[in-house]
Amino acid sequence: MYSNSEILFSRAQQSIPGGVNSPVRAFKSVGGTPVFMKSAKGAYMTDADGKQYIDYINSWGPMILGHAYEPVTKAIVDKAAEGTSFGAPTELEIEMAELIKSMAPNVDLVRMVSSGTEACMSALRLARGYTGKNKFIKFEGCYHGHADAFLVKAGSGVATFNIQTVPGVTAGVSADTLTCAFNDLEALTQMVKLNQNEIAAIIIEPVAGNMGCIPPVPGYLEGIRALCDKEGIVLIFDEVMTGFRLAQGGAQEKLGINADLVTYGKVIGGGLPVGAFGGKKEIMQHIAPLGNVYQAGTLSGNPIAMMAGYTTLKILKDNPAIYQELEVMSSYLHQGLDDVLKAAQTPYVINRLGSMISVHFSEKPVRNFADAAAANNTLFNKFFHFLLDEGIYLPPSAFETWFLSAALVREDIDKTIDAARRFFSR
Ligand code: KE4
Repeated sequence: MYSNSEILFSRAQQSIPGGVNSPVRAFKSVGGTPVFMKSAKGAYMTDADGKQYIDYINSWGPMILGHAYEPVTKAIVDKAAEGTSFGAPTELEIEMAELIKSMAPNVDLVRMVSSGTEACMSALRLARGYTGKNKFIKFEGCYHGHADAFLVKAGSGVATFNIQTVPGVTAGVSADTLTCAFNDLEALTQMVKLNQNEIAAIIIEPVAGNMGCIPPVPGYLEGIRALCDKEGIVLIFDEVMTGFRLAQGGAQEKLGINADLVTYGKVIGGGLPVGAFGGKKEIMQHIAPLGNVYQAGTLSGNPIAMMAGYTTLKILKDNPAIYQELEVMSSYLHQGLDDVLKAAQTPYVINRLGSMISVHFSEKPVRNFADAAAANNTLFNKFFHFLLDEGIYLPPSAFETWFLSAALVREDIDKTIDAARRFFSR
């Protein structure tokens, strides 16, 4: 007897490459059939067979308030009745930009786009246009979307599928992409010295989330900030995951460090396609039509997407207690897993910052991609499937971060910890 997900997956593969519209959904590294979801509410998703899961992916970050959050869905429905896309400026886009500026530090001007990829590729083009330089540095295991220049030693699905060089990304494009290990300031300093006056930007996930969750070691980001100031390099914080999640002001606020440009996605759209990039006016004013760095999008600032994002951000801004609640739940999960894994006497590391957390079955600290790749990820895959069978939905890869939503309650966390305990005592 086949499950509905198995039937749907077989049918999907007839019309969609790999049966999915984004590779990380395909369960390729953990094995098995991807679960086809039918609906979601609060902290729970229901699959095509009617099975319910406690959700620790939350659409890979966006659903910070939980699924189908009433005020957000109502705002979307009401706005849709007024028209879905005009291709002309609207007041709501101004309100969205003003709200972002009131929450995120250090943003004078912000441009809306429709994905994190668009935000990151636009920020890189802007940094290159502003400095007149071509090279940029990214970090091994960090993922900034699928624009060609970023698909060099990238994280997320590129790491999950161990794709060393992505076909179609030309040598010409990747020649200007320099890479360094995350959390290694000395290596970065050397890289900058070897490419003196040729580097337009350093782009970094201030808290890495695409090789599991890897926070910066103390002093690391401060060192990068100082290096960029000294060398005239544009520092881009890719806050697609951390933005509006770690704090209202994201990692800039949480870690107390200002970038020159910041990119956003995920939470900013409240579950609809929204990305954004912003920063100091001195740089942002080079973006067309103000300047000549061209960037555009038919659905940029789309009214429905703006309404979903605006409503979500407004709720986060007006209810700062949500961040405390997320911290309480996340540390409760952290502590519970720590107790279970310690008792299980299996090597492990739990990395966490705020409501971003990951478990690595590693004998040593996980501070960069090589550490994450060296962990016992076969054991992770078994752990993933055991919890999935128990109705607990983790990201289907050891190279991803778990995201908590404000809809989770202690009972959900207790169920998760209990399932982990049973996995290690089976
Ligand atoms: P999107 O183009 O997928 O909206 O954003 C790209 C992106 C940029 N920067 C960071 C730090 C990101 O994490 C992402 C996207 N993250 C992945 C999950 N690791 C999205 C899931 C997917 O690819 O389907």
